[in-house]
Formats: sequence, structure tokens, C-alpha cells
Amino acid sequence: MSTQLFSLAGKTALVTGSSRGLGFAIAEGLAAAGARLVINGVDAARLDAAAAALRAKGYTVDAHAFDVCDEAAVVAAFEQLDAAGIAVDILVNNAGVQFRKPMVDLATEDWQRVIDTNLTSAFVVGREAARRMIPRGHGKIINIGSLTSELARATVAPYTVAKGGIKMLTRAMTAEWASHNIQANAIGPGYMLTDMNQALIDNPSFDAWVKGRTPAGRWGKPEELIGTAVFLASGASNYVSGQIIFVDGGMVSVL
Ligand code: GCO
Repeated sequence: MSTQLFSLAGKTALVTGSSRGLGFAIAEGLAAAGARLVINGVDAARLDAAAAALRAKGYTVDAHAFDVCDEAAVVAAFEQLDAAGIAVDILVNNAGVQFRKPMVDLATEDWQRVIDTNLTSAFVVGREAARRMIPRGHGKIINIGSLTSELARATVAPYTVAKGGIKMLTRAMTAEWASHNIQANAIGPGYMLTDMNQALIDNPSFDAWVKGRTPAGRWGKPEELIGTAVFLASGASNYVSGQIIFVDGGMVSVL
């Protein structure tokens, strides 16, 4: 099989929330497969450091600091890309936050913030990207879900609901955009070694639970998402849409 099938040469990928963690790993992997990068985050200094690290590896990187929850900022960012002649071929909706608290103690404003960041932003950024992909006749959208797109855990209700919504938003995008040759799919990471999970990693009983509950017997590494991301971003997946691929060491498949 030709490796060209998985090449992203000549393509531009926008990865939201890519100054660190899963987003940074996915962005680096897409660049290694040939993509030009547009990276994003809310912290300009952290984003510039990420851009410098990626450029040091020879990748072509534009950095756009904006809050995916700020619709006006998202629209302005796409207008800046338009003006610069940068067409987004691949969108990775990765930006997200976690907030752990039992629902009986959860303030509605905290619920809403997680839903807005993890789900609504994927709709808004996806809509702006699709408005440009449709006339060009092609596009790839990769929404970052979670094993919590499928399974619930106590104390992370808004995250779980948002990630469940990501799974169905991916199908809704397919329903409306597959006819325009836009493939929308999702990746469902399992328990990954990221800053967002550091409190869990450092908790000996939670660490033991993850290792016991995960058939692979370990936490996942962010770079272990790259292969699935490149597949879904490439011509190898032109007839795949509406799917969520769990990269979770087998957790959602086994009791
Ligand atoms: C938690 C974790 C999970 C992780 C996991 C699923 O508190 O249970 O933050 O929600 O994000 O990697 O994607």
C-alpha cells in the first residue's frame, strides 16, 4: 500500500488547544506527516513556545491565540486566515477543560463553562471551517471525544455530557457535510498521561484503578493518538465518517 495514502503534504491543519497535551502531540504528528500547522491556545506565551518548538523541528507553523469560547474571536481568526490565504483543510477540535465535582455541589456556571469549552466550541469552530470547506469541495474534521463519550464516571458530569455530545455532533456533521466530501470523525482517548490528568496520575489509588480497569494495564501516551489522527486527516479515510475511534487500551470494550 502506498504510504502516499497517509501523506498530509500540501494540507493545512488547524488544531485547537494545541500549545500542550494531546493537542500539541496531535499537531506535531500531523506536521510529521506533511501538514502545515495552525496552532491555537488562549495563552499567547505558551502558544509561542509551542510554535518555536515545532519550528525548531522544521515544521511550518502559524500560531493564532484565541479563546474557542469567544465566537467573535473565532470568526475573526478565520477571517485572518482567509486574508492570509491560509485554507484550513483539516480541523482538529481538541480544546477542552476538565472540572471535577459532584453534581449536587456543581454550580451551573461551572457546568456551562465545561459544556461551552468542550462541546459548543467544536460546533462554532466546525461551522466556520465548514463554511470554507464546502465551496472547496473537501475537508477533514476530527473532534476529540473521550472514553467518557461512552462511559460515565462520578464527579465529571459536564465533561462526560460534553464528550457524549461530541460523539453525536460528529454524526450531525456527517449528516449535513458528508455530501460535500467533508469527513467528520472523532477520537476517544482513554486515560492519557497529560497535565489535565496529573492529579489523577499522582493519586496512588486512582493510578492503580486505571491500570487495573484498562485491559492494556497502563495509562496512554499522547503520542499514541497520532496514528489515528493521521489516518482520519488523510486520504486513507475518505469513505469514513461519523465514527469515533477509541484509543483507550481497550477500556470501553471490556468490563
Ligand atoms: C477523569 C479524566 C477523564 C480523562 C480520560 C478520558 O477525571 O475521569 O479526566 O475524563 O479525560 O482521559 O478521556
